[in-house]
Amino acid sequence: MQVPKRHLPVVGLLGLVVIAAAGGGIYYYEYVSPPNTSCGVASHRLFFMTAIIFELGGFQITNGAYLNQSTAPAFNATAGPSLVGVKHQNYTAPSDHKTINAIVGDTITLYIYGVNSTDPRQFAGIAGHGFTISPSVNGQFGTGTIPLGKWYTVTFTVTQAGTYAYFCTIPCSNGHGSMTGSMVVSCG
Ligand SMILES: [Cu+2]
Repeated sequence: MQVPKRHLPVVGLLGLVVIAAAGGGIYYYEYVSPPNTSCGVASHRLFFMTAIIFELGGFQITNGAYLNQSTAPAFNATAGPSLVGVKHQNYTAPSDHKTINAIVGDTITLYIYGVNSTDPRQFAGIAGHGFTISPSVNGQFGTGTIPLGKWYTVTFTVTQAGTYAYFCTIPCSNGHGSMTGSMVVSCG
């Protein structure tokens, strides 16, 4: 029969000290290196929108989602974006259905459907609705055309906090000048 070895209680005490130090270190690490707590972590946001003459609503955000994968959803101008099999998480669109909210570092993809209205207030023969953002988002894009009855998409990354305006650039009705919305980028 073997006699169990005995050691001084100091070994056990040392063990407790080591555990306490490790735990303290973890606590300290978390305390001094939090993720960007107040603002969250930058993400890829998708916004689904429609564009129609101002008299019928102008720009409207119908839905928003976080894209939880690196590949962009399939897209074509006729069918629009397809979220089938795409990892994403819907979130509630802003209550004014106009404001694109984001934080610095976000990638933003807009999907905008150009409604071809039969309302006679829509000017005849227009190519579609125009789209631009001012001030420019670091020159990542200029002006696009949202074709009537089709989808337009643009993707950019916001690096500067502030309030931007987006607006139509093609005279489309008497209310054309009011066909605007804003993008608010916070946490810069
Ligand atoms: Cu317009």
